[in-house]
Amino acid sequence: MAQPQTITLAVPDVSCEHCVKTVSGALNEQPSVQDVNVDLDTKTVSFAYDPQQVSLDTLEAVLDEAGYTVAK
Ligand SMILES: [Cu+2]
Repeated sequence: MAQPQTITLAVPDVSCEHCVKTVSGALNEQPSVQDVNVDLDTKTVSFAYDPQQVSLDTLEAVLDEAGYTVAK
């Protein structure tokens, strides 16, 4: 596996443990994604992924579909 990228995204709509589970679950279903961590205080999600297996655009779309649009 190539060098994993670690990234932190702002997801302002996370507000409770249910959101944490939804976001984590959606990301964990994607290829190569690991170490998902949702921070309710800062409303961010950080994780590692392999850009050769899944693009960041795809991961942002997954979050969007789950109801948590990534803030730019
Ligand atoms: Cu919630």
